[in-house]
Amino acid sequence: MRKGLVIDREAQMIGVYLFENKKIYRGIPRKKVLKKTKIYAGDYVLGEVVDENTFAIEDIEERKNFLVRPPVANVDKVLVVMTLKMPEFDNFLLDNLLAVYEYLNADPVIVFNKIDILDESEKKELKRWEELYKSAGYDVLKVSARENTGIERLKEYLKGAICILAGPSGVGKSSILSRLVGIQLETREVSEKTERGRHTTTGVKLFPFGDNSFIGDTPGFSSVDALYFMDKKEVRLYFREFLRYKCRFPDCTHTKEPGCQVKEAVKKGEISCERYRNYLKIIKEDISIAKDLCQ
Ligand SMILES: Nc1nc2c(ncn2[C@@H]2O[C@H](COP(=O)(O)OP(=O)(O)OP(=O)(O)O)[C@@H](O)[C@H]2O)c(=O)[nH]1
Ligand SMILES: [Mg+2]
Ligand SMILES: [Zn+2]
Repeated sequence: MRKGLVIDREAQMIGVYLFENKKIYRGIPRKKVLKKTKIYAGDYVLGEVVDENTFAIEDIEERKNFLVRPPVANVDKVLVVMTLKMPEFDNFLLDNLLAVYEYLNADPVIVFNKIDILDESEKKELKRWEELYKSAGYDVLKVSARENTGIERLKEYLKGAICILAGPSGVGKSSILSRLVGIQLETREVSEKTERGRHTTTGVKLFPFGDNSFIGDTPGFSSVDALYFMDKKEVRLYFREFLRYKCRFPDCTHTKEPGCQVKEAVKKGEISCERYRNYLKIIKEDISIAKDLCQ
């Protein structure tokens, strides 16, 4: 059987990208497949080419992860796009997003866009945030979609991966996508009005680019609450740098317990106060706990 990737899922239309010839077919799932599961963008499918335009889907591979909003499977990397300004950098939103994508097992990486508009002191400030997140264990890339800087490196970095753009409105997600894919796309509306007049995400389109890489856009948002996805007690597992330390109690919440190595690390400057403070904010703990550790 041949292997393809569902890159477009809209109502009854299933777009399948076939790896061996990089052509896009209309996917028709066999009944037994439909019985097993729904089909989403990001699903790896096995089947046969029936004619020039049609691919019969015989089977779907098991998903390694699934993002609910937008519904897309097998995401290798989430590009969390941020800007230092326009819009103003919001590290609380970033830390929530990082925790959520860690939780969904979708490997978040940080992309700072609009570096073209920064003056010297702002560049220094960005450098500080870059170092902070790198030492927490995240890859950080800096780009300008407008001036096309850093895009080639980003393309290289995403080789062979299924990626999703995420981040607040106006940071340049769609602009980055256009640069990566190499054409000015009319990005399809990903939301549609329900009868109540609310917007809901119905699908996502993955665009092939480079060497079997795929990227999908998402609409922006202004806030995300990690506790919508996970329990308070779990948040500590999705702050990457915390996992380097072994506290006296294995279920230590890094708040008031004795023998907490995470707090010790904050005190020594190995874990940043900004990250630790946001952790406390996310779990709705008293942030004065951080006061004694950070001056
Ligand atoms: N100066 C500068 N402006 C940029 C850059 N990238 C995007 N912009 C501008 O920022 C604005 C928002 O860009 P979009 O790509 O629409 O942002 P988005 O993240 O897709 O926004 P939503 O779809 O609302 O979530 C547009 O006016 C872009 O022209 C950049 O690298 N530098
Ligand atoms: Mg957009
Ligand atoms: Zn602890």
